[in-house]
Amino acid sequence: MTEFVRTARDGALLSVTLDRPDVLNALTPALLGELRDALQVAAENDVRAVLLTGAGRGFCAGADLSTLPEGAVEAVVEAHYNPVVREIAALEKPVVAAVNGVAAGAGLSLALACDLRVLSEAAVLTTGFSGIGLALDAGMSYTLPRLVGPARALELTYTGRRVTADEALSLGLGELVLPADGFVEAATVFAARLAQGPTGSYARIKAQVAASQANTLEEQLALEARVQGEASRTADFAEGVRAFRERRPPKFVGR
Ligand code: T3D
Repeated sequence: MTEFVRTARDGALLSVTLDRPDVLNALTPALLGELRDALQVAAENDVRAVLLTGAGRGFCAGADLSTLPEGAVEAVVEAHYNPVVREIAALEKPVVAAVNGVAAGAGLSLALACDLRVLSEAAVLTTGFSGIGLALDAGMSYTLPRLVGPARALELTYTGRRVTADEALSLGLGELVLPADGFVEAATVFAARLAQGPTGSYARIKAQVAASQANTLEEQLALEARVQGEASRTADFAEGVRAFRERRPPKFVGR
C-alpha cells in the first residue's frame, strides 16, 4: 500500500502519479522511496512504457520545503534522489513525463530525467534551486545543459524564471504540448502507443543515445554495428519487415 505515489496498469503501460496535490506533489524521502519502488515494478518485462505525472494542478514543486532538514543534504540527495534518477535512466523502455502543471526544482529534474516530456498548455517550468540558495541536484546539472546547451542552462538556473509550455517546447525541454483540458488522458494515449511499440528497439536506441553523450564518432559507429546486429536477430525486426511486405501495421511483441 502506497501513500504518496499511485500506480495504474493499462495493458503494457504503467502510469505513476505523484500524489500530494495539496503541496503540488512536493518531494519527501517517503515519496521518493515509493517512486523508486514503482520504477522497479516498471522494470518487469510486461511493462513496456511508463508515464509519470502529478495529481492535481502541479507536476511537482521539488523538495518539500516545509520538512527539509536544516543543514547539509548530501546524504538525502544520495539516498533518495539519485536512486530515482538512476532507475529512470536504467529502465529499458520509454519513460514519458506528462507535465500537467508546475515543475520546480527537483520536480523539474525528475521531468528532465525522463526520456520525453509531454507538456500541458498549463505547464510552467522553473529550475528553482538558486531561488533558495541551492545548487542543482537530481540530475539537472547533467540533463539541462545537454538539452538546451550550457549558456541557456546557466541563464535558466541563475534566474529561475518561469518558462511556459510553448517556450519549453522551443527550447527543447519538451517534445509535445497538449491542451490542458483532458491532458492526462491525451498524454496517456501518447504513452500507450509507445507501450505497443518495439520495446527492444526502443531500449537499444535509448542506450545508443545515452552512450553518444560520451563516445567518439568511431566508438559510436562500432556500437551501432554491434547493437544493430542484436536488433536484426529479434522477433520484432522479423515482424516489422513481414508487416511492411504484407502492407499491414506491425504487431510488435516487444522483443
Ligand atoms: O534535502 C533535499 O531534499 C534537498 C533537495 C532540494 C531539491 C529542490 O527541489 S530545491 C527546490 C525546492 N522547490 C522550490 O523552491 C519551489 C517552491 N515553490 C514555489 O516556488 C511555488 O510554490 C511554485 C512556483 C512551485 C508554484 O507556485 P504557485 O503560485 O502556483 O503555488 P503556491 O501557492 O506557491 O503553492 C501551492 C501550495 O503548495 C502552497 O501551500 P498552501 O499555501 O496552499 O498551504 C505552497 O506552500 C505549497 N508548496 C509549493 N511548493 C512547495 C510547497 N510546499 C512544500 N514544498 C514545496 N516545494
